[in-house]
Amino acid sequence: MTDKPNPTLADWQALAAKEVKGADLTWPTPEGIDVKPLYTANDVTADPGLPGFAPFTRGVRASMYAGRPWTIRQYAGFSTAEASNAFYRRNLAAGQKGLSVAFDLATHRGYDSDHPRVTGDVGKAGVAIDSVEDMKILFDGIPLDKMSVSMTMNGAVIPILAFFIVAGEEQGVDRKLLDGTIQNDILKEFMVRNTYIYPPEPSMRIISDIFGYTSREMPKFNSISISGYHMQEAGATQLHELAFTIADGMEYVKYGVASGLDIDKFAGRLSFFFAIGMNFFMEIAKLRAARVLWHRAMTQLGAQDERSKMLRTHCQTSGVSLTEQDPYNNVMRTTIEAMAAMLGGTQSLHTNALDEAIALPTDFSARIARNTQIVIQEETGMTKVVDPLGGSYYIESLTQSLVDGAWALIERIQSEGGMAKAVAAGWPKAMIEEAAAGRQARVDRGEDVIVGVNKYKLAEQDAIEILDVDNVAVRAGQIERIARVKAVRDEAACQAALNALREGARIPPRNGEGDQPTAGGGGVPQTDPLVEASLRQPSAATSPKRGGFENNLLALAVECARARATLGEISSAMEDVFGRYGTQPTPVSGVYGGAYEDDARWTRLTDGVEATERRMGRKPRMLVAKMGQDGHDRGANLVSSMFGDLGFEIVPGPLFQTPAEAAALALEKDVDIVGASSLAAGHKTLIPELIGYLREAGRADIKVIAGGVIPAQDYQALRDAGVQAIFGPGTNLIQAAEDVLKLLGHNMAPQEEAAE
Ligand code: MLC
Ligand code: 5AD
Repeated sequence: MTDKPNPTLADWQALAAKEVKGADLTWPTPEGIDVKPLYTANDVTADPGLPGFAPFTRGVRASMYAGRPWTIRQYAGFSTAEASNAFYRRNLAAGQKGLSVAFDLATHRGYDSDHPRVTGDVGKAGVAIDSVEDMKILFDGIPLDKMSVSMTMNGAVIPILAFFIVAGEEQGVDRKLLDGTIQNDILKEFMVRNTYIYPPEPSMRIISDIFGYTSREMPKFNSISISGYHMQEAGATQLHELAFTIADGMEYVKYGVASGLDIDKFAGRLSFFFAIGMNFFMEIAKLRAARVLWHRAMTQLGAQDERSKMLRTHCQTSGVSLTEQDPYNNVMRTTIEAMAAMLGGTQSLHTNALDEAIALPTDFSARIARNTQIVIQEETGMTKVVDPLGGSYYIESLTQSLVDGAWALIERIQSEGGMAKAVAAGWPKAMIEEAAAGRQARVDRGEDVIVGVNKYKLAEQDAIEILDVDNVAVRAGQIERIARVKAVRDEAACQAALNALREGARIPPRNGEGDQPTAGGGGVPQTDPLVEASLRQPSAATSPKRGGFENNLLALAVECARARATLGEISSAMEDVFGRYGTQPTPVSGVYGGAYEDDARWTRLTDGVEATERRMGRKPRMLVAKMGQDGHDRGANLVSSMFGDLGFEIVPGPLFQTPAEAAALALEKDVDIVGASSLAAGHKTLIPELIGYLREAGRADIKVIAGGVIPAQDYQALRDAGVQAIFGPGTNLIQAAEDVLKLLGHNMAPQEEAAE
């Protein structure tokens, strides 16, 4: 056969169709984009322009990594401030470039380590910080004017930022020189991450107050990290992650402006944070699309300064894409994701450790994770060319599809009154949960392949060494330090500072430099009238003024931090006025079951549930319990919706219960089984306590099962405590349901019979 001169697209189609015997090669992605097997110049509608110039499709810097690589910024924290400080120093010495602090869940939720609600959480998922004394130890020997520090804090953001400012001060660093980022992104907490403390309206005020303070006092500090990461982790498609994150950003800008701030005075210090999962090209396109969308959104909102419209972002490789099974595969997954982040043009990156699905990183796994980035930066030459994929037909076309799809969703959100309203209405969260249930069903059915989990499984797997934190010891040490801090402080000065903060919370702030009045309820454009009224309650106190700020919560909290008030005290001073927020989980229904229509294993299970129901005279009842301050509810929601679809009566337990509260709920609802979902390492403390309460009440017959991030090393201790089944990461829910039915005394029919 001779070379065909000038083949056309039709020629290619004919040839390809012959090769695959007419099969349809289109790939319908979860984003709703039909990816074709070939892209050509016909698919590219616009020139992406040049890097460093609006709308920044090809990157925010002209020289990008050729001039300076992205920041290797590994998220870490565990146990005490001393232990985390030592870990940071070792990592910096080995090539890490920026710090990123992970706090424990007690700290996130505004509780001191001595609070009775946090017995299982202290030092577990991050470092325990109770006062400025802990913060000073955390950064001991780390100059805060030279090292940029990210702090992932949203709930207790006011005391944490105040401790950081005062720790800098006491290191001799002017706050004008503090460099770093605070996450401060509450909307996604209400949607997916759940470490909120206060109701939505005062939470939004807190954010405006931080914008107001940092834009004047901390010009190098990024006042927010608007995060899509957690949405993807909760199951969102990349399109949803993109649209909801940009819409969140627009909402914060609107609140900032409504509180009296000039948009160009604070918008240049807003930053972003995205997850990078396994759909390589989609992730690259997502980061490019995000920059285009933010530029468009900020132009629409009236920003003039180019820096206000420039989307700078951190990325983290995806935690949910990693597996407990055959965990060394995680190194490859993370490498692929890291390459997508850099090809998409991130400013800063965290690469996950290979033991991610089981525990926090050890020195060994942290080294491999860090070196993944160092190898890309220093061995491959990939950084030498700016946006090397620019002009790729496929990448440019995908970028445009994501821009168009996300903008349509953003316009819907805007037309319905903005993201705060959408979050309150609940539909973004429902969309994410539906996508999560759909994905789980595809994995359980083997349609989406995960190597080592649903294909190419190992017959047997060696346990790997993991980090285990002794939370009982950490808590005892923290309680002692809190007592010392309280013993030596000037109590009257401390209480006066706390009172001033409490009073400041009652009165709307003035964040502008001029005298313009602010919107009621703390700079809120569209408010819930009830909350607005509560915030406007007249106060006997005169407006506290601190450092030129009127009623700015951060300015007031800095005074509290200097006076050695603890994190719990600062949080509860505001809680006295704002209240503490709680929500009831609402699992989706029908998605998981819908994916299994006409499936023999599903029918066998529903038959089993019906037989159990006949035997018991009512539907089998299961409490899905979330104990401790662990707000990761993806697993709990999935289990609730799947067992609900099977015909169980589900009692979806509220977040943040104590073991006593969960036991009381189990007794009140007279459940047959409690499924305790744990993703934040509190299981060894909380689940045995729960079983203790059930036994005390004479209900040892209620079966307790555990699921989530539970290392194999802990299985025996849990079994000894009375746990009847344990489901680790990557569990096939169909298999789990069979096991649960057996526990309830139903003998499953052999599979062949049921399958006919
Ligand atoms: C950069 N610079 C350049 C340059 N590249 N100058 C010239 N030429 C180039 N090519 C300059 C920048 O202008 C800047 O200075 C300085 O170098 C630093 O660069 P940067 O790009 O701003 O990087 P960085 O400081 O690392 O900031 C990145 C960021 C920031 C803007 C995205 O917000 C950040 O670090 N975020 C991290 C967030 C994070 O780690 N989150 C963890 C979440 S974990 P200047 O003067 O302009 O500032 C989590 C998990 C959980 O959330 O618990 O759920
Ligand atoms: N140290 C290191 N990584 C952590 N992660 C969460 N907590 C820590 C910690 N203390 C990572 C995991 C998780 C993501 C939210 O952040 O990758 O998926």
